[in-house]
Amino acid sequence: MPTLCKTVILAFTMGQFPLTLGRFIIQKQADTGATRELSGLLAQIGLVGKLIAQDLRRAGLINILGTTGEINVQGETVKKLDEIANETFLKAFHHSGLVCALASEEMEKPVLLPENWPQAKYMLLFDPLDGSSNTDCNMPLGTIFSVLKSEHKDRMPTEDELVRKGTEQVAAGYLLYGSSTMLVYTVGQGVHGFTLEPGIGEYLLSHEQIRMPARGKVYGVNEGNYHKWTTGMKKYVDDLKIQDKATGRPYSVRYSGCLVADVHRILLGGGIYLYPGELNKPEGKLRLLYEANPLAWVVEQAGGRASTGTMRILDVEAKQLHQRVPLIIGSAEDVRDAERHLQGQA
Ligand code: AFP
Repeated sequence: MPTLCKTVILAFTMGQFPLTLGRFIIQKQADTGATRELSGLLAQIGLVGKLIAQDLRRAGLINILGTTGEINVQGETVKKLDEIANETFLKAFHHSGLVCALASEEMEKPVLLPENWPQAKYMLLFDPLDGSSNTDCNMPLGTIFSVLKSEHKDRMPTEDELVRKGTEQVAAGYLLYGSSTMLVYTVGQGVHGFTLEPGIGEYLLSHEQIRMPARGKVYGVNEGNYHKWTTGMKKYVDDLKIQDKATGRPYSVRYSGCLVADVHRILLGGGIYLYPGELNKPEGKLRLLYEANPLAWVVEQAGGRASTGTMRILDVEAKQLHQRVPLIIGSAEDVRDAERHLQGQA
């Protein structure tokens, strides 16, 4: 019997009820001022995670691997699982009464949901399936989400009102589809992780109040892009390989092709992930509103740091929905070292 099932049974026999996501959110609701709608929204994201995890577990058996033949707004080939994950979000939130707008990496324009308004004042931005290059080879994948609150009580939000600074998020987090399915989120009162117990279909609290080490021993970056990097970036990564007892170098490379998996690793164990601007693409690859901002808030809430290399991610003025941004994220001391190199000060 899986260990987690034993944990659940042990909890019951010890007279404790296992702390489910729903129960934890309600308990924390009082502390954080999170509303019932926000609690319901997070629980619905948990349901989406279960449905996506189920699709991923069976993908090789029901012909949903491979591509759709389409190109998305990002100019990227769409995997069948990208589309399925996106559809799962739409079905879960249409007529849910939970959100009045949805914006996705997979959709050029947001979807406004007047049927949910005015009851629903929240707006959900998401990358439904992060790490798409991993879909066909059974490697880790993720979902990233960011929640904003509509400023207007007297009307539906406009599309522009989804384009906001990261400091305006009211909730953020990710789902990680790895050896287990996890949901990690923050509403500004720390970062908490839940592991899906498939035997009972509930997310159980497994990582309460996650805190990042100030410095790690791993770095995640696509070194295949080395020739495209600035001098400062090249020097930073070169220095990571040089013996240095004070900083525990050389670091080890840990790069999975899935931002969520790489950030989760460094959230728990310390280290740094970098997707920097390049000489001919200074804006980098990752998207600000539904990748960098939510992960930056989670990491900051755990004591880490998230930067473009020159400024705090959460302070970046968003200008358009699918805006890209360089992302340097992880342990505070590691990110500061990288910033010094990227700013030509090291
Ligand atoms: P995809 O979802 O298009 O595979 O992109 C994944 C991602 O946004 C992030 O999860 C990875 O860390 C990064 O891109 C991988 O990009 P490279 O393949 O250029 O290294």
